[in-house]
Amino acid sequence: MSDHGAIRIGIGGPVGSGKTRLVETLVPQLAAAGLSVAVITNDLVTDEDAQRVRRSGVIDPERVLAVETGACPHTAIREDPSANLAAADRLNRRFTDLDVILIESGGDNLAATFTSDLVDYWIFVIDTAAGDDIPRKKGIGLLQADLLVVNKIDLAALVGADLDMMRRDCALARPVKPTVFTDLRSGTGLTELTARLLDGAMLTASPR
Ligand SMILES: Nc1nc2c(ncn2[C@@H]2O[C@H](COP(=O)(O)OP(=O)(O)O)[C@@H](O)[C@H]2O)c(=O)[nH]1
Ligand SMILES: [Mg+2]
Repeated sequence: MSDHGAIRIGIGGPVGSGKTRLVETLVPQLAAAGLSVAVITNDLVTDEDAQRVRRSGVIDPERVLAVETGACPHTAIREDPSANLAAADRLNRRFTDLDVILIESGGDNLAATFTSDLVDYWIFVIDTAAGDDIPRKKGIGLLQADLLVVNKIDLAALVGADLDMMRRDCALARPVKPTVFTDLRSGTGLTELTARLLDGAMLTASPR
């Protein structure tokens, strides 16, 4: 636990890259590591992602809160994170054993970043189907995120994405910070992803 309660982990990236899928996938992994988890979702004008996570069956629905961000999804994770901070406070008060809060951003462009006022660690999710030149173009999210997830590797061959080139370009864009290649539908890459996250965000597993 950090001095502001549960550790806050941001998940950002373009619409459709797999952020909600990542939340649904990570919750059981973190729980298996002995961690008490909650989720905050951000959507423009709905709470659709929150409802989906609540229905997923992987988490007590009361541990999932929705923030409606209005017009600009990145505002709520960067310029004015007050709605997300208030949601995190609510969760910390309500679940006093909380270790981790996953905060899914509303889907935004490749420049989206989280403010360190809101998150202790953040993950940026892109996918192979959105174009294999994205790592070469070096969006700010891709450069600065603590962990980069390149998702939907199962689709790479189908859309003609060159995975080897993506691996090389990610290594060039992120010489120090880690990148994990995943298929979050089947779970490929999940073990490495979880290990990187637990290690990087310093989430010491503590079986209850
Ligand atoms: N083929 C494939 N589809 C995926 C993968 N991860 C997520 N999806 C699908 O991609 C769509 C968008 O995922 P979602 O998590 O809603 O994206 P978000 O907008 O970033 O939250 C959904 O239909 C997912 O089932 C993956 O690794 N492979
Ligand atoms: Mg989503």
